[in-house]
Order: sequence, then C-alpha cells, then structure tokens
Amino acid sequence: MQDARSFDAVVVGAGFAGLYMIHRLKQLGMSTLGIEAAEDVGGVWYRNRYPGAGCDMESLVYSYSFSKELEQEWEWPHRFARQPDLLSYLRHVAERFDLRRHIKFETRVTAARYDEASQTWNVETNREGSFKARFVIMATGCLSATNVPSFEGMEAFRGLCLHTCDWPQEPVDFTGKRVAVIGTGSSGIQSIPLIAQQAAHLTVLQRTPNFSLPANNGPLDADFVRKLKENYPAYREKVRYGELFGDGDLCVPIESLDPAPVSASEASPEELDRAYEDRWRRGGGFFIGAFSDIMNTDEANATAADFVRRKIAAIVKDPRVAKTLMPTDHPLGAKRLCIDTNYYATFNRDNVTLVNLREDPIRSMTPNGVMLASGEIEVDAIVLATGFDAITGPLLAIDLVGGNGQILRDKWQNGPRTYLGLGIAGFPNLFTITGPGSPSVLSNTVMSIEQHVDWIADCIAYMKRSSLSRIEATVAAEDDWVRQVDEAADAWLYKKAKNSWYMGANIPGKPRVFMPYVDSGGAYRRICDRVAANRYEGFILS
Ligand code: NA7
Repeated sequence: MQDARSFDAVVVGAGFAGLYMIHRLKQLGMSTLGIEAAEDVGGVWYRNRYPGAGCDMESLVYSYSFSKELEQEWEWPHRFARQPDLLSYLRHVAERFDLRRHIKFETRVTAARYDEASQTWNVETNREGSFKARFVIMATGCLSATNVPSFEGMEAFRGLCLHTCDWPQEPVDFTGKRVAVIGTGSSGIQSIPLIAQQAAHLTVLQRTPNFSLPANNGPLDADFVRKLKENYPAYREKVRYGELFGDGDLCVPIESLDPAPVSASEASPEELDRAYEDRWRRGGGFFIGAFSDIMNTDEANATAADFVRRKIAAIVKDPRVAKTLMPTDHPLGAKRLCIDTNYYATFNRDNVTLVNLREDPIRSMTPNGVMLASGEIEVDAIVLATGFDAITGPLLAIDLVGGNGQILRDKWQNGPRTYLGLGIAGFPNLFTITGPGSPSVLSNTVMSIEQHVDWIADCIAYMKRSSLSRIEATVAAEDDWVRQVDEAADAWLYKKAKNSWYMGANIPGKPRVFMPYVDSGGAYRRICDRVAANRYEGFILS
C-alpha cells in the first residue's frame, strides 16, 4: 500500500461491492484507495460467522460474473453457499485480481466532506488520518450496521453475549451451556437448529414469527454444474433481466426459471397444493414463484401462507408451539423470506423452549440471564440475532457532508432520497452501490452490485473521456425517483408488513419509508442504461 494521501477514488468497504469496484477502477487506471473496517475482505461474509450462516441465494448465481475464467474455475461445494465458502471465494478474488494492496484494513471511515473549491472529498478515518479523493464510492453494504437493542441491565449480564453479525473468529462452543437466542429472522432461523444440537438448553425468544422454507441444501451435482457452466452466460442474462423471483431456482432446467404464469386465484385447491408441495420439497425461495400473483394480491398470497402454516402444524408436535411459530401479521414474502435446515423440527427437541415475547416480554437483562414478565430465565450465553439498521444505517453512520455543507443525516431525516440509488443531490462525485432506492436486497445482490459498479465505472470513464470532473444528481430527478420508488412498491404486498426492516420499522425512531426499488423484469437496469445513454440525464455534469 503506497503511503499517498490523495487518490482519484476512495472506495469504502471491501465486500462483494468494494472488491469489484476497486477492480474496475484499477482497470480505468485510477489511483484507488479501499478502506475497510474489518481485518480482511468479505464484508457481511467476514462478520457473520454464527453457526449456520450462509446465503439464501444459490451459489452459482450469487457470485461474480465479470470474469469468465473465475466463473468457470470456481467450484461451489453447496447449492446455497455457507459463510466459510463465501469468505474463501472473496479472499480468492482479492488475491486473483491483486486487490488487497489497494486496501487499508482495520480502518473505519468516520466522515467525508466535500470541498467545492477544490472539488475534492476529504475522507476522515478513525486511525489513519484523512485522505483526499475526487470520487467517493460507498460500498458499505445494506446489512452491515448492527441493531443491538438496548435492554435494561445489559451490561450487568455476566455470561457471554454475542451479536450474530459480530461473531468471534473462532467457533463458539455451546456444549453444556444454557443459551438464549433473541430474534427469529434469517440469522436466528439459521443458527437455532445448530445451537440446539450443542446446548444443554436453548430458549428461543421470539417477538414475531417469520415464514421459513426448507433450503434443501446439499452438495452440488457435478454433472448439473458442468451443464450449467456450459450455458453460464445465458443463465446470467436470465438472472439479470429475469423476473424478480426467477433467480432462486437452479434445481430445474434453465427454461423453467421464470415464475409460473398461472395465477393462484385461478388454480384449484389440488393445483395449489401440488405446486406448493413440489417447490417446498425442492427447497429455497423460488417457492414464491409457484404462481404469478403471490406477491401481488392478498388472496393469492394467503394460499401460499396457509400452505406454510399447515406445514408448521404438521412438523411441530406441540400444537401450542406450532401456533406460536405461525406468522399471521404479514403476507408471506413481504418480510424477507427465510430458508432453513430443520428450523421448525428443532422445536420438537426436549432441550428447546420457545417463548412468545408478545405474551411474555423481556423486562431486562440480569447478571444471570433474562428477566421476562413471567420471571427470570438463567442462561450462560445470550445470542442477539436482532438484525441490522438496514440499507441507510451504514451510510448514516458516517458524517457525510456534501457541497454547501449539507449533512446527509439532515437531508434524510424523513427517509432516504437518492436518484436511482446511485447518486444524491447535494453530494457531488459520491456514488452509492446498492443504495436506498435501488433493487438491492430485493434482488440477487451480487448481480445488482455488478450492475452498479459497471454503471459507475462507465460513468467515470465517460467523464474522463469528456474532460468532466463533477457529477451531481439534480433535485428534480431525485424527487421524481423517490416518487417512483414509492409507487413501484404499491403494486406489491411489501408495505403490508408493517414492521419489516425494508420499511425501517425495526429501528426505534427510524422513518417508515419503503427503501428498496421493487424491480420487475429488469426494468431498473433498463432505466439505468437509458440514463447513461442519454448522457446521464438527471445528473448535472461539469
Ligand atoms: P432480522 O430479519 O431483522 O431479524 C431480527 C429479529 O430480531 C426479528 O425476529 C426481530 O423481531 C428480533 N428483534 C429485534 N429487536 C428485538 C428486541 N428488542 N426484542 C426482541 N426481538 C427483537 O435480522 P437477521 O439478522 O435475522 O436477518 C437480516 C437479513 O440478513 C436477512 O433478511 C437476510 O437478508 C440476511 P421483530 O420481527 O422485529 O419483531
């Protein structure tokens, strides 16, 4: 790492987004500094090391497509990649494309201020001083700012207290321990079955039940992988421009990728059951593509939700426990769907207890455990599977100050405002990768990252070619985009999940705004392509 203080670009974060961004900027011949808070590359896949941590999208498409050689040579062991495999992959990418030497690790960006006079960003860090750059690219991820609830007496707890996203490097051994897990989103649902296998006793503290589908994860069949790799470009293209839920199914041939064109409302009870049973058996999130309107109408959605509730009733032996595990307050898929291995069956174990926090809330932590309304439960370890200040959290954790001294936290006090989730009016030469207002968490994130990185790199190359040094989204384009993001969600059921992190509802005081852009059939990519083709309409370049 050269000891320079001035760069063409600073990239904040070294996960999937940051690594590819650095690679593209290198190709453009730009001097680039990556800044990463963790000790190594990986982003969410560096930090989320809890038992069972893994991806809910299939590894063959939750991976880079920019290098044909990498794509062909890399061998994914499982259908859904597990965290250690994802981390190995990202470490390999950092080596293969010689990216590490551009990155300062264990360094956190604390602030970035734009100076209009010199047209540069001044990027401040917690331990390496500050750096100047013409461009700043926020590759900070959507799920990297942890949500640690402030339970009274938390500091008094004498046992081990871990957040799933800040898991130690070494595996944690729960053998013989009494453990409480707080939270039943993806992180809780992935870790609970494995913690239950080790712990003397596991108490699951559930506030809201979530829908979870069997992953049916396992080793990838070599013959299947070979055939898919022969057809990789076509497959990727399908994912890039496919329907929203078309990216979750690698168990069936490529031509069956699209969601079934049939409406659930028009199917007979037998047809509904057959389709759901088939997809339940094959596993993964593509369950939701069984019918064309599951995510659009209450009636269609209820058929899928009822099916899953019936499955819970069939798997969980104690009818009271089964009922507590059944989600009833939101449409299936309106909150992030979880996929699991033995989640519901875990509640049949003698050493597992489910507490319904809606009936028996947490009063405080105590030195020995958790005080519920009904009394104290003593534990040796508490696992906080309580999620993230999603999408905007990582950006607002940094003091971002744009031209004219505008502060991002002030600008976004009523919710995020971006143009395309890529640029922010008042913040010249700053780009966000998978920012609020882009498909991000509702899409195949790696494919979306590649699209954003390519768009940003092409834009910077265009500016270079045209001797332009400054780009800023207009307020009018931003206002229009914020409206479009809101309207795009209206055709779907997402907003009916009132307490989802898509809406910011899991963080006290956070504005309730639906943050991702709900894409359909690759519309978002086409919009971004058109903006670029029209010389970056909606941005002012000078
Ligand atoms: P999630 O999906 O936000 O889940 C967090 C869970 O923690 C959820 O069940 C919450 O209940 C629960 N929670 C949060 N705060 C509290 C308090 N104060 N008391 C009790 N329970 C609480 O986060 P994950 O890490 O599981 O998954 C995030 C994403 O990562 C996931 O969707 C994938 O995309 C990968 P609530 O529902 O708010 O009642």
